[in-house]
Amino acid sequence: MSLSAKDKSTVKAFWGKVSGKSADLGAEALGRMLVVYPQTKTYFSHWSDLSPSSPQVKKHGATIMAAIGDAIGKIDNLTGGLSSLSELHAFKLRVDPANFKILAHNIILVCALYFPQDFTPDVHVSVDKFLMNLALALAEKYR
Ligand code: HNI
Repeated sequence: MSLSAKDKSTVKAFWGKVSGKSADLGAEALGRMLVVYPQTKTYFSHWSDLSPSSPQVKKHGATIMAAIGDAIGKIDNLTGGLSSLSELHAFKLRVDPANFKILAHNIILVCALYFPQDFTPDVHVSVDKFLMNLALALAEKYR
């Protein structure tokens, strides 16, 4: 499902509101993913602490959200823009791409938790479509 011009502008406007909190959102989303979907913990077994309050979880949550912010800047060409990140996850990290959707679900959840007023159903639709396109772009190098 490709992103319409309206989806793109909606995602950009919402991100403009939340980007100041993006490190907190990322930490909460990653922390929840590791608790609620414990199969995702296997990829982070080299970390000393996988609990939501872990400094490693907080730091990596911020990294992921920064990468998502960066991807919004490449929203017209996600496949090209994310190709090196896709390569990293496919060949080096060997992350099952099903996990991209699991993380996306957690990101949606924290958007609603932290920004209940701004995260209207319309925004929800566009952010969901964006994250599904991002997951698809990240999965590109797997085949
Ligand atoms: Ni992901 C590292 C972005 C989903 C497992 N990941 C990164 C880095 C970025 C990144 C950026 C740092 C790259 C570098 O060091 O050059 N990851 C993203 C994005 C998504 C995503 C944008 C989806 C929205 N990654 C996932 C998922 C998993 C995952 C779903 C596993 C469940 N990523 C990793 C692992 C690392 C990683 C593991 C290395 C972490 C480390 O510190 O060792």
